[in-house]
Amino acid sequence: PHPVHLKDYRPPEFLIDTVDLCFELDADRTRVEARLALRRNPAATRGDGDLRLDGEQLELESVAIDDQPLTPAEYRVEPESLTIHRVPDRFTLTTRVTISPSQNTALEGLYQSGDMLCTQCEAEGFRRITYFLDRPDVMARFTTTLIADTERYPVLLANGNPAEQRTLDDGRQLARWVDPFPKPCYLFALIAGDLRAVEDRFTTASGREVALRIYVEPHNLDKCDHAMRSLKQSMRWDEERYGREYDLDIFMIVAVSHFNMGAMENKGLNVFNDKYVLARPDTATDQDFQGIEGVIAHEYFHNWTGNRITCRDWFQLSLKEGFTVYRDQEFSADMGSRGVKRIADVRLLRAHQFAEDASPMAHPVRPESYIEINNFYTVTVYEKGAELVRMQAALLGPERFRRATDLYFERHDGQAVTTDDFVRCMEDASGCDLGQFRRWYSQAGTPVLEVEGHHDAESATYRLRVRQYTPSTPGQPEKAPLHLPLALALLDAEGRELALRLDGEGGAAPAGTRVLELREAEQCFTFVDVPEPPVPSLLRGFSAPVRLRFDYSDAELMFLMAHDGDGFNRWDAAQTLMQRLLLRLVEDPAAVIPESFFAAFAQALDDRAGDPALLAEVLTLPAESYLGDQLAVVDVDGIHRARCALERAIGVRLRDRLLAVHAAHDDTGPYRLTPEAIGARALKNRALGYLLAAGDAEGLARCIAQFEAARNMTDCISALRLLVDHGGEAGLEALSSFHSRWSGEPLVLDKWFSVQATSPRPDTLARVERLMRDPDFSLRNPNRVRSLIGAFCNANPVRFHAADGSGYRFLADRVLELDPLNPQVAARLMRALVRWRRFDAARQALMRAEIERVLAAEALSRDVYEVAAKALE
Ligand code: B3K
Ligand code: ZN
Repeated sequence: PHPVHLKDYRPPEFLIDTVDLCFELDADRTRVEARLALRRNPAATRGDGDLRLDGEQLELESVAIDDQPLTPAEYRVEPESLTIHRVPDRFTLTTRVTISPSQNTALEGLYQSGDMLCTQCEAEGFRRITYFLDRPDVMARFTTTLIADTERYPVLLANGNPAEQRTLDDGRQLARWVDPFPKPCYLFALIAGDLRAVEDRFTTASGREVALRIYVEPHNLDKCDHAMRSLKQSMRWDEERYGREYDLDIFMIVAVSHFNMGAMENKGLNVFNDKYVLARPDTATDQDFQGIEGVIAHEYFHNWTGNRITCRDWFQLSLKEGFTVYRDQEFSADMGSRGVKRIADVRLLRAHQFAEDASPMAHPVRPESYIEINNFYTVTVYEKGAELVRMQAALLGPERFRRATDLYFERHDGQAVTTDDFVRCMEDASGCDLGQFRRWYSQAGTPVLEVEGHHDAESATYRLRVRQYTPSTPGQPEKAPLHLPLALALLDAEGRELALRLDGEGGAAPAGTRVLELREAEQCFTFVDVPEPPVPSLLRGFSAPVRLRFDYSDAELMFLMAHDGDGFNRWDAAQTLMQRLLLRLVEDPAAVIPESFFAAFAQALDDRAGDPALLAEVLTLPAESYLGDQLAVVDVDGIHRARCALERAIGVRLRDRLLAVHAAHDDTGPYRLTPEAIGARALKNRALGYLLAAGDAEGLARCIAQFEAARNMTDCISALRLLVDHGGEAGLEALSSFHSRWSGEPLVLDKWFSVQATSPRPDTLARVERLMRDPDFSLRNPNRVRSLIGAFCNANPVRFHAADGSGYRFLADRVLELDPLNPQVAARLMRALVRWRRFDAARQALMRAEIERVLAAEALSRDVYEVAAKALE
């Protein structure tokens, strides 16, 4: 397989103004007729006169130019293209092909999910539907006609506004949809099925009426309220925060149960993994509800950041993804608890993006090359990309940032543009120079910020020395300094924020947070009028995606944990403290846990005035994989042992307080989805977790009672998980009663699989292997694959990294089994092996051997090949 390079980008030789598609839908044989109005692109250099269209797995029936059929000599069909020789400057091309949705296990293009037909075209799936210029900078106006059996497919949907619907004489019906907005083909979608809709309406700020519909299978109609509420809130928020209104007469969401990722922002017809639509308090956890809110918002926001303004090429993916993630993060922060949302986002960034940046798959937010673009829908492009937008918003300030986004929407509406065009809008609207900032898009790796503080009593000054460097990444040995905002405060002994005046500055110095701009490899800042040594609160709100190093004492961390006015930094101080303690325990299992640690934990638990959600976050130990990242060589067993020991010690030492917290937050009233209620549930279940880790009998009794009485899935699944891990017989009983209660709800059953796959119990792999043979398991459903295999390989480090290599062998076997069916999902799984160099020599050898075994397989997909080959580079 050959890589595609950003530097080879050329404008398309042809443009397509309109597309007329006609589908005769059938699960086994669908016929597709495409009429494309093509013309030469005046902005492109003239090629050889041939037209080359993308197309894969299509059975070509006929080709015509301006309705004149072509003879086979006039074109050439290859496995991935159709070339038509010497075409005119402007013409209509008509092709007829047939495709087979029921044979499509890759779930790209047109495929069957249950009894319905649906599509997924991003990034390059449209070429599996018809011959086309399958690239995002070719934007066309689409008309879609769907013809299908009325009984089997009563609902026929496509992008845009409905234009026609009628019954044909042969038991079939026809529906026509017209999308007035030019779009790239990756935003094309169609749906056919026996679906029901939940309906609502939205009136835009300028008074336009929009029909809203969420389509699901009939038995799921009672699980759509939250998704609909989230949609309306998103629409309002985008008007208020960005001045963006919806633009069609109808907005539709369809929930499908076979889906490779989360959801897809097709114009006017978002197609969703049903996991991000369906929720009822008894079937979905708080996290599921929040996930739905965030993904609904994300896909809706794409209408402006992605669809109206799209990407010039796939290297620019973060143009739409980074910005849209930033927008959905801010939306969720406004809907719920801002502080808790930031913690969750940073936790994800640190756990996954920092890890990716330190792996053989490290790449810049704007990658330079790829073999398979589907491998680049990564935490770097999405989450780090969002951090880059967040930093620009911070550097500009809210008013100028809004002016800059207004300019972006005005200047580029209807265009396919680059991340550089986005940054230019930030500059043009604000006057800021972001020349150096642009490096963030092209330079991979996580910068390290080393900060030292020095207080001088005599001159009453405090000097901060800040050094930055970025470790090298594959293909980028040398790194240059970055421009970034460092938000900080200095705290006095009572925790008050000092007025911050830099040496040489006049005027009144306000107390509170100040944002310093870093640009150099090393910079010094001297604050004056600082009579006593302060405690610095650095990188407040995580103002830049960097690893911060400052030599705090344990006492200073406890001080910050108790007093920092920045909620994020209070949490972060607690994390640093726990991380230190855990790493000490890894090194020396006999190390004593200092009294002061329990005291700080106790104090936090006693703080009845505090926000329970934030407290639950503070009381959550760093994950095993994240702890592993902090070590030169990951000590799988040592980390697991240390973490269990600390959990147990907390459960024993703080037993009474934990029981009290569990009781105090045990809300038996109706389910509410407020930040307070979510926080209370999180805290209560955290407390229960420590008690069970300590083998507490009262804790176990409460856990069983909670499992039996729970009327919401958050409490139910928390208890189930704890019973499975610590409850022995009670765990087995709980699993079986959970299974019989929920066997008809696939999304709940996914949780039943996951809970077992992520258990640290020594027999977990054997159980996972048994579950693979369960009649409910299927390799053809990505949600099921992720809930069993994905969960085991990515969320159960101690069992996946078993010293005998059984976990690695299991994974490689699954990748090889899945690759011929669904390369995208197989390649995702494969990533669990790429960081093999981080482990001890024995595990390295075992992991490497499995990667080699995968690479040696015949007919490997581009997707899996790229991940495996890069892992060994
Ligand atoms: N844009 C889609 C992701 C498509 C992934 C293709 N492999 C969903 C999203 O980011 O909103
Ligand atoms: Zn997106």
